[in-house]
Amino acid sequence: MAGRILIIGACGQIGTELTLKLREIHGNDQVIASDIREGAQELMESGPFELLNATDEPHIREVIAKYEVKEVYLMAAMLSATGEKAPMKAWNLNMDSLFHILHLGKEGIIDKIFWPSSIAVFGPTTPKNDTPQITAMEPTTVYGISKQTGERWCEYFHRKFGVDVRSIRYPGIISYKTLPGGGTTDYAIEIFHEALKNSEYTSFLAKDAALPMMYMDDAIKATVDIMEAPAEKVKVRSSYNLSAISFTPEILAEEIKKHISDFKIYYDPDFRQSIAESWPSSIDDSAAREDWGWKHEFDLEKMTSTMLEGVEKTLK
Ligand code: AKB
Repeated sequence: MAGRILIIGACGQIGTELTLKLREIHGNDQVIASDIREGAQELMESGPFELLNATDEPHIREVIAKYEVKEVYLMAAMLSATGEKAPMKAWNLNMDSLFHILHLGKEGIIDKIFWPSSIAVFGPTTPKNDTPQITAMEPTTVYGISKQTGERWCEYFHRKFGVDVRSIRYPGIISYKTLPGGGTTDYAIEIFHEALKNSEYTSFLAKDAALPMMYMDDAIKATVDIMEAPAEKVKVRSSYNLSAISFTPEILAEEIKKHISDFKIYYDPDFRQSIAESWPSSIDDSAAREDWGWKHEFDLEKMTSTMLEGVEKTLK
């Protein structure tokens, strides 16, 4: 690979595991981690790290020049629940950071960009089941509006200026190594920690709130796969639908009970319930499967047993 990789937002839930995976593939010195704060020890010690604010364009340019970066993964974003508490901050972070990177692509300073979108681009007028790739999109959260707008800009920069930007609409991502921050789908991680610590959990979503979810290893595989795909196979330049598992808090609790028989779940839905209600329950990702061969590995059973084992290790 010519040129190095920069991950912006490397210390977040997805950024941490993505950085470690890319270091494994390309070599530790080839992958520069950056974030506004320091992160997990494994990430900090395995390769170069820069403290970097994703909205600070001059500093981003400086880091890119210093390491001769050619590929950027922009993982920094304010998610759906936190975004509702600080709408303008979320908008500014999510949009400014994207524009900085798209302009670097347009100027030919970097060759390839990964920018994640989300199921949050959909809204109450979107078909709820097997949501198609192209459909009604009227997001109701600031995060969703920023992701939908970002998708339009990605496609625009690709079409107008040939920028090689690639994107997937992540569902809720489930993992145990780094905690998520401020999402509506976070219950599906908290539940494992509470099940192992206290054998009970109070869900902030209602028992029948079905949402599309995915285990972290699948999300990382999808990210690596779309970035490694030949450019002509990446036909959608806004963002690809991506799907793996779909379940409700009640279904997940039943699966956990197979391992922890006295586990109890209670429900106390808060403002995040209305966000969940505006999102799809399941996603049609046939475009990603056809165009660049996407395939998930983790189903509900495998994800649940892997999470219980993984979280248990972190609690020791
Ligand atoms: C959130 O819940 O905000 C995120 C997402 C689905 O993008 N996990």
